[in-house]
Amino acid sequence: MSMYTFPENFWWGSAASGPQTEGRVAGDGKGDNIFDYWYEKEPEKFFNQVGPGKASQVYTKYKEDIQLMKQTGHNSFRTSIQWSRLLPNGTGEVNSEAVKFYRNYFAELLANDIEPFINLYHFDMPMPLQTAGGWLNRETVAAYEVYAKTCFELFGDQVKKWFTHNEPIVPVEAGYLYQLHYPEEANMTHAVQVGYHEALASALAIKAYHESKQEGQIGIILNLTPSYPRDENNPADVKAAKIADAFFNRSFLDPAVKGKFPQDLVDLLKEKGMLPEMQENDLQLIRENTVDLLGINYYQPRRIKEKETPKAENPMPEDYFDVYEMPGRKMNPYRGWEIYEKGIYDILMNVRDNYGNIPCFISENGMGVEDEGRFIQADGMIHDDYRIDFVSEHLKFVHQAIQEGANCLGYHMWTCMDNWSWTNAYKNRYGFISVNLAEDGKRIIKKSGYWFKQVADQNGFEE
Ligand code: BGP
Repeated sequence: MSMYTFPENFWWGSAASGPQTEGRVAGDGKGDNIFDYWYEKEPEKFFNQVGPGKASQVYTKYKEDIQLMKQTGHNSFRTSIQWSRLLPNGTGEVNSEAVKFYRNYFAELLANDIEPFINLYHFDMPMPLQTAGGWLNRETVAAYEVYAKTCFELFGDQVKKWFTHNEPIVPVEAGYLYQLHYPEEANMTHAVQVGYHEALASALAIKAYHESKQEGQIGIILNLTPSYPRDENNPADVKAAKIADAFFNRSFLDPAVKGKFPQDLVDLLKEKGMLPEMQENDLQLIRENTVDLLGINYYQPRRIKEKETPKAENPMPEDYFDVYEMPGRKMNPYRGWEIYEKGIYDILMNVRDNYGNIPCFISENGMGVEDEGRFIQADGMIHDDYRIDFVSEHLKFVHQAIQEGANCLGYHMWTCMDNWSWTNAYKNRYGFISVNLAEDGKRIIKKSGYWFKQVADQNGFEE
């Protein structure tokens, strides 16, 4: 038996987002975002045609939910403000119902000793801004800056940990490369511009927050997917993996933490004639406004081999590498993602060694499983032992990294209670707490939730 004990005041909790949990009710004043719009237009693109409208009804059930957070060991919890709720048009008038809701929600968390970690953007572009180009349009950057400042003013007394984006690479990949989210484009020039504007917006929000002199921290949440070459002794595989790393990890990690874009990525985009449109002081702004805190989402590694297949018609990052399906890899078959626990350690070592050991935490890690009703036992509870295994195996590597000097301050699982997962809707369930859609969203804590409470109470676990 070994004891895995974590540093004092370790952040135990989970993460969620506004668009995936809140839902909408009549009179709430929320405007449409791209998912509301897309669902209305093409409901068949969503699993079982379930849209974001209902989500898990946190808007009305948050008090009950916060009690459940307590029962599952949370001392902190991350969600996001929905831009389209606070500013229904993306710019202009503030929705007073939204202010009331978020203030009550955050107050209730604080009253229960759960620190709110609040993210500003989780894939949810307000529709009026998207119609004008979304992140492609420089005006969105300015609108985002105003939105961020509005949030700091309205909620800064309650919120001391802010995040500018969750996984800013996802709108780039899903919206503009691989046609997975609205507007479903496959246009690398657009993808680069979108990513650039997100990075710039982040720097502007960081600047505004620091200038506001509020006593808190501001960071970014990135999904870091360590890029492993098929064969470490094959220079072509190694080079391909490095390029994939530049596209999908360092593209945001470097500007966020080091204040500049990775040179290899810049060179490559220049060669392709795809550098984004920039304005004069942008790069200085990015250089001078880096994050205080880094959130790391980790689900899966990226395995890469040299390019062996023909290139696609349009330019794509995959012009430089192929995805390698490693024989014998351990898979989560429901989500189709590889499970590789050591990846979380490798990320933390990389941050320690190459990013100044900036304060960081695991801001998402988790396992989505389909049809969890199969695992209900006579006690009425889902016995999700696979989730306990998943989390504990990852936590062991987090523990090891901390022993070796990683500045990792917490672990948040994705997610607190089952929620709406974009086009997969409620297909795969991730929560510590189940949500029964057939019974008006009835919540029941899963076995993993009780397990996590013990871990949080003991600040570790024995195994
Ligand atoms: C992350 C997102 C979350 C969440 C999670 C699970 O990338 O930040 O919003 O959805 O992944 O993924 P999915 O919902 O696609 O199964």
